[in-house]
Amino acid sequence: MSDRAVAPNNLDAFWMPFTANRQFKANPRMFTAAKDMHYTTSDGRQVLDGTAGLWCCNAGHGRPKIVEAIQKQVAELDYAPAFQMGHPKAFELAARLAAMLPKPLDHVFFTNSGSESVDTALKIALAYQRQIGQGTRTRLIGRERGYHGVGFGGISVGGIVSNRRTFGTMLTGVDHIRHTHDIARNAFTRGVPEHGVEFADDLISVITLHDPSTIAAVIVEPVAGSTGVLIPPKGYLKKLREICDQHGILLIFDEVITGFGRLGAPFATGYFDVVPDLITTAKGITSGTIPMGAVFCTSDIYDAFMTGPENMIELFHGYTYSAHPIACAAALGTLDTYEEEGLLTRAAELASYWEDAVHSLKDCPHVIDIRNLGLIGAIELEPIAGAPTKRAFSAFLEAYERGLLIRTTGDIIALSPPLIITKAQIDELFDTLRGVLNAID
Ligand code: PXG
Repeated sequence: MSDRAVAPNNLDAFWMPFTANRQFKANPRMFTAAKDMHYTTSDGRQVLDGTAGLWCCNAGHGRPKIVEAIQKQVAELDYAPAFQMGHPKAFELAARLAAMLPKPLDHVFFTNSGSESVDTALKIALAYQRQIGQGTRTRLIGRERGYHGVGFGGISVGGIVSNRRTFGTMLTGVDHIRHTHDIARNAFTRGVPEHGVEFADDLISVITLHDPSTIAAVIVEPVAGSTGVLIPPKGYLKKLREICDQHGILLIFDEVITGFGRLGAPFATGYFDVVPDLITTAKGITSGTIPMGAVFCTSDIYDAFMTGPENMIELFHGYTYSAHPIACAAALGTLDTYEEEGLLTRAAELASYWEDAVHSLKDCPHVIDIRNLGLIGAIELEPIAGAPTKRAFSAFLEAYERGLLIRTTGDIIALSPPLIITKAQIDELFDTLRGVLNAID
């Protein structure tokens, strides 16, 4: 059977997520296989993966240890009830993850996605405040342009207008601080921008407005990904931590993108040397192979719940598939692969080569800003007047035709390749992208 025969001939039934359905179905793009750094298309072409799928396949594709772990697990124990029952790999995985995090982050709650991790972390934060006698702390603070998935909690604290405006009033009692994107002062910065630590003072204003006694938690992405790669200004995250500490407010880092090696350290908390109270993760935990997420919390938080009668459930929260055996096996195979190949620190080794390569596009047509950190890059394009997003989407289509997968959001191109990328493949990626930018209108 040829690859071509795999392509279905009826595309109607599947309502595709975050996709222009009618445009796609008129001219579909299908992947039928993947190995290491490449996808294979239904017409048999190789496409270099510049985005690790959707920021998730950090170990690359079709990695033997992960494939084998999944195959073995499904035959051995396909499912075990998640409530009031356990299976060994869930505990093994939690202990291994806890050992990767700075103290006192040493407990793990399993979910199935980033969105579920976010809702879980917000719920734990609210329940914790009540548990310690701070039940008036019911407000949650997010940030403009934040992306925290698509659950009602996540879109409420999120700050991307198109993800919010059609979905009613969402959670009440949520407020936002300003985003930190400041092209006027920071354009073409290499790494962490110099200007903008004062954006953290917004938190003081919002806290003062509502009174600290009403605020449970603040959630931010250490590096905002989905909204087009916004790198935190120098000192900004430390300042948020200080303000939260002063006012008894929990700090949540959403590390769904930054977790598992994207910046060159296992987690952004270590990279920036700022320790939050809760961390949300997903994606790279299984290198994208099986849906899974995890929330990490401090021993203070966990211990606060371990107080009532021992026969009582301490937290009324969880999912049928929390710590699913196949996901746990996939995660353990993924952690083995990361460890054996040094992938969680590989981005640090490649960072300066990557930085030079991203910034080599500075003089290409339409480019108004370039940003980078670890193995993340963003190229912001001048929007076509009256047609926002069109230019970047043309770049996406042109890149795909030329054998390169990129992501675009608004008029920003985001890059986040698997951590196994070679220097030669970095060169190939940016040579292709240069050709793309020179070719599009
Ligand atoms: N938090 C953050 C910071 C994310 O980036 C989520 C939560 C939600 O995760 P789930 O697993 O529920 O999708 C995300 C997801 C993109 C892109 O191209 C980013 C995400 C998802 C899809 C595309 O920027 N991030």
